[in-house]
Amino acid sequence: MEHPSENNLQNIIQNAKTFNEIHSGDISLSRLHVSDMIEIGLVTEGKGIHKILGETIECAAGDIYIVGGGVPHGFFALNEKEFPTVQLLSFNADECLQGEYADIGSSDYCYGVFRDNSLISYAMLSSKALDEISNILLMLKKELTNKKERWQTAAHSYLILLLITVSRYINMAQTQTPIRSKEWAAASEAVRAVLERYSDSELTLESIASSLYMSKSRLSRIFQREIGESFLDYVRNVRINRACSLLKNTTLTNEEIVRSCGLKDIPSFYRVFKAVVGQTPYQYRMSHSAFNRLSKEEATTSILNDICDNMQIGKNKNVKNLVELAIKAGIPPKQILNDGLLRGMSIVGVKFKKNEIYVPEVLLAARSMNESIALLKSEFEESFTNFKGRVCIGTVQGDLHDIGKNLVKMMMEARGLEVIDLGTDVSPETYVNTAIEKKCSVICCSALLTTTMGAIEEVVKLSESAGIRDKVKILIGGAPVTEEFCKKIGADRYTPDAATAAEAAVEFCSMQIN
Ligand code: B1M
Repeated sequence: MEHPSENNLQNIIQNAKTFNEIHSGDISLSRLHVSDMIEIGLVTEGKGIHKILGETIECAAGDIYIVGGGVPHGFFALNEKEFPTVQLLSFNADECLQGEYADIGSSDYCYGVFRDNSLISYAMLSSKALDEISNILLMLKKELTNKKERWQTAAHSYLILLLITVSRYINMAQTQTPIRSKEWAAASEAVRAVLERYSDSELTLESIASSLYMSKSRLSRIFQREIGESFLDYVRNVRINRACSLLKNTTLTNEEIVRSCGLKDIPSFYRVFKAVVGQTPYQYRMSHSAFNRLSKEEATTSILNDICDNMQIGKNKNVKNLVELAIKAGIPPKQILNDGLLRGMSIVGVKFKKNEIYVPEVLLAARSMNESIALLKSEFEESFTNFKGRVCIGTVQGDLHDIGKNLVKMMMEARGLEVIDLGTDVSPETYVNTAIEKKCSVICCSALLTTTMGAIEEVVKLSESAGIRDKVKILIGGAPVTEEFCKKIGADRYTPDAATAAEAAVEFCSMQIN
């Protein structure tokens, strides 16, 4: 087996850029997510779980792992008390290997966990390097016997690199700080600026470049070469890394996290987070141990916030999953509706008004709302006793908004009423004819536009001319509708929300039955 040449070793050392201590979690999100990086880690203390490529294995002090860049993995706490502490070293494999040992960036990756006294060997390498290398190589051979050949070659190379790099790195750290080039200094300065100012969403490469008296394009090139990834990717990863830790350790809302991490807005946060981490912020929070330690109240807030956020970005599937989860978690349906769904929809309304979002986005939110209402329906039904009575409901002529109407319908059905749904854009004739034919006790009119409120008055007038006004009650509502308006047009009752509307309908029906 070939060993890396002395020249390559110099490169390895020069490229060993990060050597820091991490506690449980964020390795997969560090800036090592670059295909030409190799990441080497040593579990120095404690024990925990190492999740890698779908596998979950226990890890403990003394384990060494090596992965090619871009291999998703991370460390997690075993329980509340036990966290693995991992020392991490990364370097640019492409430069070190110069193509001799493995096709970096190909689908090949390398992964090894080495038990025994590796930690000791790590500490003592500078004096006993050769002995330890051969010991570990023997162990590695055992590990590799059942793996495919290319994997073995790459793994061997990486392991050798690990041992030599670590030993050189330690030697180097013990003797002197290496002299770095001006470029390295500039790149380090940019890294420092990012770490200090990532929460500022206005942070730009341009501003850092000008503080270093260099052009933006030059700093961009230097950054890419020295740090191994683009400035933008680096900033993004720092922010997402921070967001992970906030999701894990706090109950901040996504909006607060977006703000404190300098991210643009919720939709881009979700997009970028999913792309980098492979999970939604919610899934990440849920799957992380810290979330499980949240109190019931904190978990409730977190789920409801996520419902609200996902409503705003039209993630219908997420909203439904979250609503189902909220139901399972025992959150009262009323709270799911008010603090999750309706809160989200009202933010959608504000953004729509300000032209920050447009009809397609609103329609997506509307779909989430309607489908979630359907999920909640059975939950509401359980809370009330059955009562019989028949009503018809619709959104008035010229008006296509149906969410409020659907909510009212759901609440009424939950109270045991039979509800004939006439849909949207309902003409006065349809209301009145239905009331006559189906013997409805109540006509329910919903209107969401100021311009369609007048259509309610038409229903009242037509019911009078059709001779059913004394037999049927007219119940009205919708955002622009008011008590005053109700009185003015001679309807029977205005209610501001769906639950009160259902109560009123029950009351009217019982009056008719009695
Ligand atoms: Co429209 N829209 N919309 N919209 N839309 C509003 C209503 C608006 C306030 C947005 C805004 O500018 N901020 C504005 C109306 C302004 C006004 O007239 N005062 C508006 C406009 C202008 C329009 C269009 C004209 C936009 C355009 O095309 N340029 C257009 C009109 C289309 C039409 O109807 N002909 C339009 C279109 C749409 C979409 C199709 C994109 C979509 C509707 C999808 C759907 O419903 N399937 C939509 C949506 C979703 C909204 C907002 C964002 C949300 C409405 C909603 O569902 N809210 C809304 C802004 C907002 O309200 N924040 C807006 C949640 C729902 C649960 O509340 O319906 O008020 P709501 O129901 C409440 C209560 O009012 C009450 O109970 C519910 C709470 O428990 N309630 C009743 C309702 N009906 C009741 C009946 C009762 C009793 C209580 O007794 C019978």
